[in-house]
Amino acid sequence: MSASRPTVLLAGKVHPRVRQRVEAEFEAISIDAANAALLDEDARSRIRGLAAATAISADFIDSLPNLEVIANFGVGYDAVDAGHAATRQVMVTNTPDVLSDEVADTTVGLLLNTVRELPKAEAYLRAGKWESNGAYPLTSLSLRGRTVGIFGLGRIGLAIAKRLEAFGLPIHYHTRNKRADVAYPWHAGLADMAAAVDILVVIVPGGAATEKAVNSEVLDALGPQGVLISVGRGSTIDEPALIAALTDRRIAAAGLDVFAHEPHVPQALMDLPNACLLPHVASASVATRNAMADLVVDNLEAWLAGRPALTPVPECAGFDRAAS
Ligand code: NAP
Ligand code: 8YV
Repeated sequence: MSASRPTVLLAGKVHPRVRQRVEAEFEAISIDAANAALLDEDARSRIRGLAAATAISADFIDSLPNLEVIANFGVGYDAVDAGHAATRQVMVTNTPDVLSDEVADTTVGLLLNTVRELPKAEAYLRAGKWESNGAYPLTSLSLRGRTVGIFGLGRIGLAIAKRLEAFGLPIHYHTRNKRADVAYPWHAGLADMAAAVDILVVIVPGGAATEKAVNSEVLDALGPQGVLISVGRGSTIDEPALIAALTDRRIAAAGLDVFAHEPHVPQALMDLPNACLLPHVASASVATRNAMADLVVDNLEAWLAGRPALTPVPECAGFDRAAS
């Protein structure tokens, strides 16, 4: 063991490239869950960096007295108590931008699959029903003539908007702050936007501010021809309210990549013919996940070498490396 190499904790199911690089560049310690009881006192005091692929609580942060940086695998860091880390001058980083195009591509695919029923049509063909029963039924939904509302016009939301604009679809958006750099109509209220559009795409961060924001009121505003596409975080959708709206056909269909209690998906959702479900795969290509992995380790390298973090989360953006 080299005394000069900082110790980095790998917590949770880390991406193999993160593991490989951390083991090559640092003294690595691995645990399956971010549970202080899995570390002895000596290990806890040596850890300076943390590569996170699981929830990181305030208590866990406090159990590591010399922690300097938490590098989260994912742009969404709602599972990391970044507010608490910031009070302790612990840097938190995430993986923005490198996944935006991949996630936007997947969102468009999920929307098409939901509206034009492509997975069901393929299953029909594979079951031999094209030959035995004739053509797959015409889809009641189409993208033609529809308007899209994007809840969260950040890095990924804008990449989705540009793609759907190229499909000839008018775009509206709802955020807390109106953007000065886009001409899309902005709605100050989510329900107000839902009433003005046919397709609601949810790509806001998770956390308290967006918890169950897509509720019965919003779904009813979207209406019986409405389609919900959810790729942000499952916590943003009131899942029981969504199941009721799909069951009662108060909205037409939903495409979901994220769920409230992953990897559990409620049986009621799986039973619904008007729900198109993906197992949180929006960024899940080898190339994109490798880019995310590299950004995790590049952030650890930079901060632990005394350089600024490459992609600090907003809570830590003002940290001065020299002062911490
Ligand atoms: P971003 O650039 O920070 O954009 C977030 C957008 O949401 C901004 O437009 C922000 O605008 C808006 N927003 C935030 N809080 C809001 C609130 N309470 N009410 C209304 N709008 C709000 O983030 P991003 O890179 O696009 O990523 C967005 C999220 O997508 C991530 O946090 C993650 O949870 C999710 N994601 C999912 C997958 C997947 O695999 N399914 C992959 C990548 C990311 P204002 O600040 O003006 O409100
Ligand atoms: C990943 C994501 O699926 O970046 C995010 O916020 O949700 C996804 O890219 C996740 O981070 C880890 O598997």
